[in-house]
Amino acid sequence: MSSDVDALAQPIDVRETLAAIALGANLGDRLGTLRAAVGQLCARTDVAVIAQSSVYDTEPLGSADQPRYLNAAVLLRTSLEPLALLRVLLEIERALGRTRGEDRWMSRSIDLDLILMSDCVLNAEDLVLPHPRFRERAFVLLPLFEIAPSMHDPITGKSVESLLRACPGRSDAVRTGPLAVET
Ligand code: A4P
Ligand code: MG
Repeated sequence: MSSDVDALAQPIDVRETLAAIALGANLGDRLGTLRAAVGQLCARTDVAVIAQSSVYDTEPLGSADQPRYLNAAVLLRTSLEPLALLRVLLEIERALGRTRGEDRWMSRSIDLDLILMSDCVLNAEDLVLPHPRFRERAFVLLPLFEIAPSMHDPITGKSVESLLRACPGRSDAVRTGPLAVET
């Protein structure tokens, strides 16, 4: 009986969705910046960080003459709409010193990409969901596999695990340790 009352006192927000975020950095204090980004997400009341992957040191994709990346992934529960969540990610990138140049492949202090948001499929000018290039990227799929192996790509119907199995380049990534700060 008392548990029913507790449940009424703390209603579940049925609009909340799961979102998978990929983090990347290849300039400056890479690990410190990835952790600062997670800290900023954790500080928000409209987002709950429910899982954090390990950190992987990865070969840069796209241009050989740039430093190696650290990549990781986090899983969020949020009541934000997809575009509002993207704005939060861009705001955190800016706060952490990300500047945008003309070259898409240029080095960056922090990149936060929205990979999957439940079953949402979107082709808006500012946001494409699922992220259009995540299926070919071991640096996204490896960390995501750790925290959400059965999350589904709503376009292909495949799980993160099966996308990772089919993805080349897995062996180039070196696991360096946890993203979450150990207490
Ligand atoms: N945008 C549209 N859809 C999304 C989405 N699902 N998530 C728009 C995030 N943003 C999305 O993003 C440009 C615009 O894309 C945003 O303003 C948003 O409106 P951006 O972050 O400025 O551009 P970007 O990150 O340089 O482009 P993009 O396409 O995300 O770059 P990539 O393709 O992610 O490549 N190698 C390794 N090893 N590890 C990496 O992390 N990253 C890149 C960046 C290259 N090589 C890498 C890595
Ligand atoms: Mg990006």
